[in-house]
Amino acid sequence: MASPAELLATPAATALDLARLRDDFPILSTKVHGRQLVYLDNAATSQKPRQVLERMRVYYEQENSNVHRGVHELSERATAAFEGARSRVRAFVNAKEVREIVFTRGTTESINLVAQSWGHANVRAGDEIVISTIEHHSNIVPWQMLCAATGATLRVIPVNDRGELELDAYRELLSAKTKLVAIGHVSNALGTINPVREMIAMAHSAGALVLVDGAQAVPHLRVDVQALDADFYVFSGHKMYGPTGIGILYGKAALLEAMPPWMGGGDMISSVTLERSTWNVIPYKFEAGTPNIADAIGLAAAIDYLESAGIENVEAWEHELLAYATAKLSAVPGLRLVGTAANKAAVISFVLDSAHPHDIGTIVDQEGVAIRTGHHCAQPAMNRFGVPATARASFALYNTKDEVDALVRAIEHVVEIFG
Ligand code: C6P
Repeated sequence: MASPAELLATPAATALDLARLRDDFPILSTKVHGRQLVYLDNAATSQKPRQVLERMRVYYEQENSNVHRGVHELSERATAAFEGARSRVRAFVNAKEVREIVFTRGTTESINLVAQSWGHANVRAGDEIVISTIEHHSNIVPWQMLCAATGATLRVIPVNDRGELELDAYRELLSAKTKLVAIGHVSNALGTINPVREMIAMAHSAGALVLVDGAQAVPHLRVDVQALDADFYVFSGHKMYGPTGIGILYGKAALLEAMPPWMGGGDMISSVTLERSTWNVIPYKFEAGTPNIADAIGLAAAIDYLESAGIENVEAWEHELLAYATAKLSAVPGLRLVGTAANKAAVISFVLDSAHPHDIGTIVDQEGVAIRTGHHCAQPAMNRFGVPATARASFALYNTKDEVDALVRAIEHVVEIFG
């Protein structure tokens, strides 16, 4: 049987090859409302291949134990698999050292960890944090909370009508007051790929650190945290074919070492007396309590899967799907795309003159097509484009042009109903 890389490397991934690749994802053969499922809500969460499900089953059947605690064989197996998963993540994002990889529950927790720990230790009244108009709420609210607690100010990079960040305005925002820039690598609501490498260099010239929210980037693009020179880079496992409940905070070692712990408890200490405690080394200082062992191991299996497909192959195929979907949807009468950046990944957001996005979502669901409708936890982005919500289709490596056709047919049906 051909590997996922071979399947995807064939020109434009033929239907037959994709069908074989799709066999790795049992859920894709599910029927909904009596129709074949067409799953186009991958930005919310992707489906999981057998390889991930199988690895987690083996863990629970043969290795399950607590980590870093036991001297018995099972605990050693679990610890080896868990720490092996950390090494796998390190290689995946090309971090310099394995201790720069902190396991969290996901992107949201990773950002809150930085805001609470680094933020409270370093941000003072009069300082500024820079975000953009098109951030996910996870990359807005923790900074608002930090600013409210410290007296710092939140500054916002504007976005043009295509959904691209205005870099001249960004340059103007940066000053000696800027402590941190927190930006998404890829917008979940619009699909814009932001020029983060350039933006990081600009922030560093102004003396500011940069946190990159990579939740929507890691499933689609090759990410190299050293090449980007990101200070913090965060993402979730469940959007990249891994399980829910596991995510990553990458931080440069010197920054993590200087940061105080966030949560207290077991495993994050070096010693405890009733008077005082001292902290473990990084990354354990930030991993209080029993970690999410099985899901970390599942995430490593997901990385193996994605790497075996070849991220560059995935990127090329998803780009082709996006171009195909953009052309087809643009031809639907009364449909307006929201987010038309020159550089986009795997996400297509749109509104119809005649129907509210929630009606669109409900009707296409009846035809087996799963898309997301709403504000996508990006209300400021919706406000910027003057819409309360959009309908959003988002792609993964297993999607096909036939599925895009099914979406377009379902949308045409909505247009017929609403006139
Ligand atoms: N976006 C979407 O449908 P969590 O929930 O912690 O795994 O990820 C939060 C998050 C942070 N940043 C970006 C850019 C995201 O897209 C998300 C999750 C999902 O778009 C659920 S709202």
